[in-house]
Amino acid sequence: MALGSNIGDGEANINDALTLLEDYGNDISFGALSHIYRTDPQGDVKDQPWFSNAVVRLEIASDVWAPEGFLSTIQAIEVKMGRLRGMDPGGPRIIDLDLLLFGDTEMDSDYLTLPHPRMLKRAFVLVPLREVAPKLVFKDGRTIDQVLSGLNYTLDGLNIAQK
Ligand code: PH2
Ligand code: MG
Ligand code: MG
Repeated sequence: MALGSNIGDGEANINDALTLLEDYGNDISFGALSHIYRTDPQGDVKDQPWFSNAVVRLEIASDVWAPEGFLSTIQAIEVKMGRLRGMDPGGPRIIDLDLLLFGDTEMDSDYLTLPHPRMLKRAFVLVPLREVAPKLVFKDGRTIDQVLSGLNYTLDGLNIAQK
């Protein structure tokens, strides 16, 4: 799962979201958490504050959670933290929780597309993802490093900027 925030204290918001998810109990256990990076805004809305971005690896009981059910849980956390769903297309948000991958699940519904359709284009996703899943190989056979080598970005400490 990817986490992002660019309103208020992004690092605190990311940690609050993780705490709220922890409260969901035993069916979700936490694996590796990446560093929290500072990243320049990507997408259509460039005139907005830099983001804090991280990726966390979760172990989820698959007999309890389907991807859509888990998505509605993380959307409930977004709302609980003050996110106004639909009011911020591409713009500033207090918290954004995105499902990147759910095991090997591939799906494309109105509600959810897996793997996340834009993840291969975004260094702010791939750099933290590499920390928590260094051996990941995408369906096209490429490693994270191979995908990243095709992107025009700079990684300076924990700052990521992308052309
Ligand atoms: N999220 C967006 C749009 N642009 N840019 C960065 N750097 N980080 C984000 O999390 C991000 C973004 C919409 O979800
Ligand atoms: Mg989102
Ligand atoms: Mg997003």
